Amino acid sequence: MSKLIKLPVIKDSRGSLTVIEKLLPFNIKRVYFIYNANGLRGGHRHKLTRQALICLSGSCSIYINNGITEEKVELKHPNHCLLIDPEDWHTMQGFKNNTILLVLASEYYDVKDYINESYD
Ligand code: T46
Repeated sequence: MSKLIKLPVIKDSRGSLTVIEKLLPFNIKRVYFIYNANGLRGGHRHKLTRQALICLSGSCSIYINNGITEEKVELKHPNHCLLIDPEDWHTMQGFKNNTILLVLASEYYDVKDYINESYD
């Protein structure tokens, strides 16, 4: 099931720095980010891919359903990181202006890794 973790923030008079190091339960093979988004995105689960979602600016709402439990997570702090397992059906919506959603993925892009059928 998905898990929200808080990333360490190093603050000083110059601003804030957040680091991701030895925290993710996978090695990163791919990085992508979503911006200028509106409406609904996602709507699938994966066979293998594990992902970490971070809203670098703005905010958005992530719906997760692993076939047993469902939850909705608001991502609105750049030090909040949502870990998504392959079996987690997910959609993203409610993108505020200037939202940048960063995604770190455990696998290279492969359309065959997508499962487009929901649990319902
Ligand atoms: C996910 C959520 C969070 C690529 O060519 N390479 C890539 O690495 C990705 C992610 C996408 N694409 C292509 C495939 C489509 O032609 O970019 C286009 C848009 O992708 P998609 O419709 O899958 O975008 P989202 O926002 O619905 O889903 C994406 C990821 O695909 C998905 O794995 O978990 O973001």
